[in-house]
Amino acid sequence: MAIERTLSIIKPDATNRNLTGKINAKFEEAGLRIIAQKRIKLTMDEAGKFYEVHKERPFYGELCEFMASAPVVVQVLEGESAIAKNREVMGATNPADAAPGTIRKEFANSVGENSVHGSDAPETATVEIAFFFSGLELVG
Ligand code: RTP
Ligand code: MG
Repeated sequence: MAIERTLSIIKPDATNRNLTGKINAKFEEAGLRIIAQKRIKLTMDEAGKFYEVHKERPFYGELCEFMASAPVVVQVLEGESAIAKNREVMGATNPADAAPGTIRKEFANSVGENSVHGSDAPETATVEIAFFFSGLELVG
């Protein structure tokens, strides 16, 4: 087991409903430390770049519009197996399939407006953290 870092985003549906604190509490209760955090409003261009891997998927346009529709909170979470642990706390992509107690089960509106993003592997975590943060901003 190793200490990892992962990129998390609290999405517009959650910032709109003032859920940042409740979601952060879930991370902290699971032993994840928030070692960097900022609230930003993505442009369509930035959202498009961040989600470039999904470019060919039918929901890409809708996803980018949603991510640029209101502020998001981008953050770096650190902890033991942080990437997998974060995805466990987030729950399944579709809230209808998410386990009880997970963020998406408790807060998500739908498969699209599902409250949080989390990196899915060490390689994507490195790229996604660098997309939003400089090394100086990560205070472990
Ligand atoms: P994320 O990347 O946001 O952490 O979510 P994920 O790994 O659980 O899901 P992924 O397959 O990577 O999809 C990225 C995001 O696209 C939206 N989505 N919409 N309408 C749809 O069928 C659909 N499918 C995915 C969701 O916001 C999902 O989190
Ligand atoms: Mg994903």
